[in-house]
Amino acid sequence: GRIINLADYRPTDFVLERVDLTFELDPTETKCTSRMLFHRREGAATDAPLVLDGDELNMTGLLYDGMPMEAERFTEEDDVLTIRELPETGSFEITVETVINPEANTQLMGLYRTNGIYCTQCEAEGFRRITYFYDRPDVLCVYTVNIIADKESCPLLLSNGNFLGGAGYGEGKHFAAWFDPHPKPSYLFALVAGDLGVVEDSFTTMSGREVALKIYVEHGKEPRASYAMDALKRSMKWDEEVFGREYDLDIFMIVAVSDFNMGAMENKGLNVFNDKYVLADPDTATDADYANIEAIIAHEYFHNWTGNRITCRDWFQLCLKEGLTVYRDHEFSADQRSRAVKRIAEVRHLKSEQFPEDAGPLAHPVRPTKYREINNFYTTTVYEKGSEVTRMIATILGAELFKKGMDLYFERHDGDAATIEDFVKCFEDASGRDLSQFSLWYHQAGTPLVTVSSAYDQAKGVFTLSFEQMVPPTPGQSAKEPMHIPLRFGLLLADGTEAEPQAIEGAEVTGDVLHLTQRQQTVTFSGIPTRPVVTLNRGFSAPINLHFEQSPADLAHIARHDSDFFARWQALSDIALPNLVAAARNARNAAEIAVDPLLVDTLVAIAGDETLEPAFRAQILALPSEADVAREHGGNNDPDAIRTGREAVMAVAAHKGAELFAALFDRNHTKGGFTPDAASAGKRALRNAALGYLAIAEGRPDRAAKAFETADNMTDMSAALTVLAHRFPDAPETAAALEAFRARFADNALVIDKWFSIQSTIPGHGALERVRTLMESPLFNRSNPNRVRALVGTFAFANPTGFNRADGAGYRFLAEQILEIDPKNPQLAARILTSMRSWRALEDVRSDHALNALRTIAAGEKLSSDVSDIVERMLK
Ligand code: HT7
Ligand code: ZN
Repeated sequence: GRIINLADYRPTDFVLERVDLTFELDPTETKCTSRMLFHRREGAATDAPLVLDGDELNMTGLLYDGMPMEAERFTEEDDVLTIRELPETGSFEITVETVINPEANTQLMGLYRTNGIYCTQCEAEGFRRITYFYDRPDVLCVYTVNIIADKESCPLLLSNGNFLGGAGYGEGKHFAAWFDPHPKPSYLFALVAGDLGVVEDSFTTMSGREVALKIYVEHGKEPRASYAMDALKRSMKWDEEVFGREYDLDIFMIVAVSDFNMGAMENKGLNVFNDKYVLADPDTATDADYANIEAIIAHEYFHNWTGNRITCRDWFQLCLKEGLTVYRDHEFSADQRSRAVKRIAEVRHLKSEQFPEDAGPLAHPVRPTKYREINNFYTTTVYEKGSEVTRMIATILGAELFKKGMDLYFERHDGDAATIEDFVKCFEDASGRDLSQFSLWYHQAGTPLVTVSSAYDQAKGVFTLSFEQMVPPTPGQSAKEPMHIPLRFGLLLADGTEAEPQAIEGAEVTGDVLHLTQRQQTVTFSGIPTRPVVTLNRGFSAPINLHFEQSPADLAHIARHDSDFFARWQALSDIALPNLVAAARNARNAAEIAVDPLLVDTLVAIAGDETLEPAFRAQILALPSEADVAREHGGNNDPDAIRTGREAVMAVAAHKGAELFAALFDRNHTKGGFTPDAASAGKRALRNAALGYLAIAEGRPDRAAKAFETADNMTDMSAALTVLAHRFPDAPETAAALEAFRARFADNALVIDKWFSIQSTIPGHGALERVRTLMESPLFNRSNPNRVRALVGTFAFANPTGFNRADGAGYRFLAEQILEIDPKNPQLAARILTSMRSWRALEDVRSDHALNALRTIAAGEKLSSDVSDIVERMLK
């Protein structure tokens, strides 16, 4: 594929006024008729042709104002339909007829069939697989959709907007018509047809309109959709209360399907979901599943304003809708649950997913300037870093001006296809603040590194912080400008109070936010009575790496006393990481591993502090992961040594805290009637974290085996099974539990995905053979994305020692899988391949093997543009 450049953007030559689509559904020969009304755009060249996008289309008819188009007026070449000799003024109608084979569509883009259900996925460029069209987000128009299908197999015929009516249609068939009054781009089009069960409810908006809510799931699964319905209603209410945004159609529908490339899709009025993010009950879903469902239902619903009402001018602006909508769903979850614990989880995710992306060959700006394959830009940088950038605008402006800026954005751009510049301008206009330097966050890739040193002059009562910021080079960007970095901070005093400086010089400070703007900056705080312990980047106010040589004692003080719970968690990680890195080095050199007793003492003290939320204590107990240690190690990584070192540190903590862990395990049992609320989930998280340590301290599977047998919910059951499998892979108790789990849930694919994932992440070199064996299981299905992600994806992304075997077998396996998946589902293949994005940070033996595997992939015949784009960037 060729490279698309932001700088080449220009509007279309023709304006699309409306489109009428008719689908005659058939599993292998669906007929689509698209009637489009166009007129030439003012100012466009009078001889400019109409150029429409297609992708592997079979066009069976082309009409101009209802009459067959003369052959010499059009060409159909390289997936592009070009029509010439069109009128200079006035409207004209183009009709395109295509025949589609939904059954053969394994890419899951465009119109496809999953379990007998017809469904569509059009973002980003799937609509062009249905018909020739202006398949780009800046072309908005109103759609009428007619669906004709077999009555018996497709009693349900759905599309966007409002239902106009339906009737019988010849023998055994019926039709339905839908009209969506809101102009939309083609990527928000959706059609669903089939035989599904429904859960119905309603919501009364703040202006008193009643909206019908419907969630469609496979027959028999209706009871498992009630949590999703509850989350939807809470999302609708929250968006009214917090952002002042009301829903705008009479009906809102969600359909759950089992074959889906991503989490969900925000099609106007008709969201389509991966069933993993809809279906839940206590026996089959974990607390994490409930939290994900809540977040994704909210995310897709929030897109109605941030994405649908205001869409993107082009795909370079993807973060305009995605970064902002992730920010909104994060705020929603923070309001529904514990804000501090939610923030810790977000930052954990950001650091483990986005930071490696930003530090490797796939790094790109939040608002990129070029791409080869847009599907590869639905990244954690666009989503999660994009959200952090929005959060920083809120931090810099403060809540009130941020709200004013958002209101201005909704008012000024409703109905538009907007850009990041439009968005930022709203905040500048609302606040009077210049955000030009801040905008570098959209344009410069790489995680800024801020190095800090401090000094205290007792005699003068002056505390000094010296900052130096550096943005590392990334592909295509070698030199970087200094950024505007908002750091929330506090100066803690020994008596537990916070210093209030008489004056601060060297940086702008607004409230508790210190604004770094220069490459080097020295900030002095005067009137500080005793040496303070500075706490920096509270709440992770800026997505940066911070290097600050604080003493373990100062960090322990923050971990125990900071008013910001995120900062407490961060401080404990900052004590742990150097210990874990040193342990890894020593393990690699076969030297003795020592652990700072302060780390273990602080960990145990916080875990045992009954004044703190259980969920927070569970986060503290989850020490930095092996991947976190690898990142901190920063190169020449040996995953085996990292694990050996981390295990040694865990063992010290496990023995030291054994008594406490036993008490936590007993005391936090949520007996009787599972509820998915945050407080109960927190207790389960703490109990299961304790179980993990107890397994190490006791060295026997008995406790986990009993916990597995007596578990009355999926959270506890899968946690116990994980402890058994990961700690005692060869124990008979483990074999028995795995078999009991398989037998009980064999008919529930989403639960079997947990069974696959737990086994594919068993640490050590045997994992690969286990994964190969599991792929032979009749429960595995290599054409279902959830199954492939649960087994192959989880192995590659989340089993550092198993995947990164020193003999390279893990990488060769992945290469084999990528080449096999790619012809069927390129998006899925490309995404799993990104698991190798940090290959250059591995020690030599492994990185050589990784390089060979990547070369094998690159040499593959007929690679998709998705996979070739990723593999080529990784090899650059
Ligand atoms: N806007 C959606 C992103 C999306 C997608 C979803 C399903 C399959 C393919 C897809 N390509 C892009 C999901 C979201 O961010 O809400
Ligand atoms: Zn989204």
